[in-house]
Formats: sequence, C-alpha cells, structure tokens
Amino acid sequence: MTGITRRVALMATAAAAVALSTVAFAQEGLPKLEKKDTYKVGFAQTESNNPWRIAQTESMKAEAEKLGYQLVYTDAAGSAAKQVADVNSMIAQGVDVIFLAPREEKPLIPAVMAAKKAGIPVILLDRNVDQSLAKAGEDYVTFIGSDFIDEGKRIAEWLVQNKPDGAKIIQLEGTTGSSPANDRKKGFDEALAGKAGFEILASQSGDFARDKGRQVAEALLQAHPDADVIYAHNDEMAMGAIAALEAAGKVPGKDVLVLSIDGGKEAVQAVVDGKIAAVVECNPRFGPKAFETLARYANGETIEAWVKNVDKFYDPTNAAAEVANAY
Ligand code: GYE
Repeated sequence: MTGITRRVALMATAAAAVALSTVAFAQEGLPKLEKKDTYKVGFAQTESNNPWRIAQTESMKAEAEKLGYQLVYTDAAGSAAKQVADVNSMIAQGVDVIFLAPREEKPLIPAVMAAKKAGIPVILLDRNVDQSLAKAGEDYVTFIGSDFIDEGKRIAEWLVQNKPDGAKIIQLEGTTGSSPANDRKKGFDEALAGKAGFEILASQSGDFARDKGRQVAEALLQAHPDADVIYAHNDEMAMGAIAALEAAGKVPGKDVLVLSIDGGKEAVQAVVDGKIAAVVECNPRFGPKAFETLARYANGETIEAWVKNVDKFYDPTNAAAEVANAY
C-alpha cells in the first residue's frame, strides 16, 4: 500500500465508523423490545369506513392470532384526537409495542412521542408522520408502507402515455394532512407540471370517503363541465366519482376517464367493466410484514427507516387476470 492509498483507506474506515456509530446511537435512543414467546400488541386503526381499512384490520388480526399474540385494537373513527387518546390508553395498558396508522401527519406526533417516553416502540403502518417532527430510528422504529409520491407519478405517466393530446383534470384528494393525500398529489402534480395540454382544473379533498367523493365530484363537474379526467386518491372516492358522473348523464370511461389508487376488488372489476381506466395498487394486507418487522426488531436487528411496499398497476391489459387476487 502506498502512503496515499493507506491514508485513503484509513479515512474510509474512520467514515464508516462514524456512520455506524450514528446508526447505533439512533437505534439506541429507541425503546427496546425484549425477545419473548408472546406479545401484547396495540394496533391503533384510523377508521373502518372502507374495504381497505377493513382488509387491513383483518390482516393484522389474523396474523396476531396465528402467532398467538394478544391484540389490543382501537378504531379512531376518523378522528385524530381520538387516535391520540387510543394510543395513550394502550400505553396505560402496558402493551409491548404499538402499530399505529396515523390518520394525519402532524396531530399524531404527540402520540408517537408519548409512547417513546413510556418506553414502548412504535411501528408506523401505511401512513407516515411529519418527518421534520419525528424520525424513524429515533422516535419510532420504522414506517411500513407504499411510496405515495411514486403512486401519483405512475398514474400521471399512464395518463400522458394513454391520452397524449392532453387532459382537463379534476383531482379528488384524500384526507387533508394525511401523508398519502399530500404525496399522491405531489407525485401527480409534479409529473404533469409543464406538460403541454395537461391542466388540473380543480383539486379538492373528498376525505378518502365514497360519499364525500361523490359530493365533491358532483360540485366540481358542475363548475368544470369540460373536465375529461377525474383522478381520485383512492378507490372509494373513484367509485363516488363514477356515481356522480352517471348522475350527471356522463359515461365514465368514455366522456371522462377515472383514475384511482388502492386496487380493491370493486375497482379492479370496474377496470374490467371499462368504468375505471387505471389503478395503482396500494395493498392493505399488512399483517405478515408488520409482525415480521416486530420479530426482526426484537431480535436486535437495525430496521431500515422505511420498509417499502411494492405496488402493482392495473389497467385493461391485466385487470381481468388480477381481479381474483385483489382484496
Ligand atoms: O389508500 C385509503 C385509506 O393510508 C394508504 O388510506 C392508506 C390510504 C388508502 O383510507 O383507501
């Protein structure tokens, strides 16, 4: 080894040591999870008003049962304030670990911090919290979920490819302040920015709900009768938009293309039927991955900041073959 290569090698070793100690320190700040035969596990669900949430809860319950763990389940019924109270009650009950699906990015920060203070590790499921206020590996163990920015981007790219002459778009956003609503909008808007002929006429929240989605779509279609695309941040609002279109005497799939995210059975069937043009999957079956992550953490593994779910894509080329596998 020459003097220079030796010095470079030494520097690299020193840099690696610093990087390692940062990681170790960050994980050391987290509450530990003892290795045990069975656990008392909290799952703080955000709401149960749609098939996606119901499928997720079923998947979590089934996996807990399979492992013989006790599941303390709460449903915040669409209220961030109730979800904070639910987490506090789990802390009071002395659960070993908390799975939290934070309804909104900011209001659930106090719940994450309270669990950390009480020495209970938190694993975020399907939605994230504000990254400037809490961090994986420091305040909570990890976020398990999809890349929502990429989901929005994939829908936009499909649109540009399949409707190259442009589009006049109505966007139905998810729950205001939730990470999937923020990021599905960001990915979509950024992918279309500067694309000639693609115009977002209006963008408004339908709260990830079918009824609200229908109402908002109805009002926006009246204000913008020239719209020829509706992009909904989830299937429930897409189904609501289809109802609004039909009530307005328009043919979904012909007069107006509907685009969606989630990929539940009803929506994938709607692709087969020509009512929805394309859907990015966001699979709610979190049980196996959630409990596997818990086991890895209890084993002393350093968990990556983001355990990423990989999403499929449905359009008329594959929907008929995929409908049976959809949740
Ligand atoms: O798309 C939606 C649900 O947080 C990824 O929330 C989840 C979203 C999902 O209510 O249908």
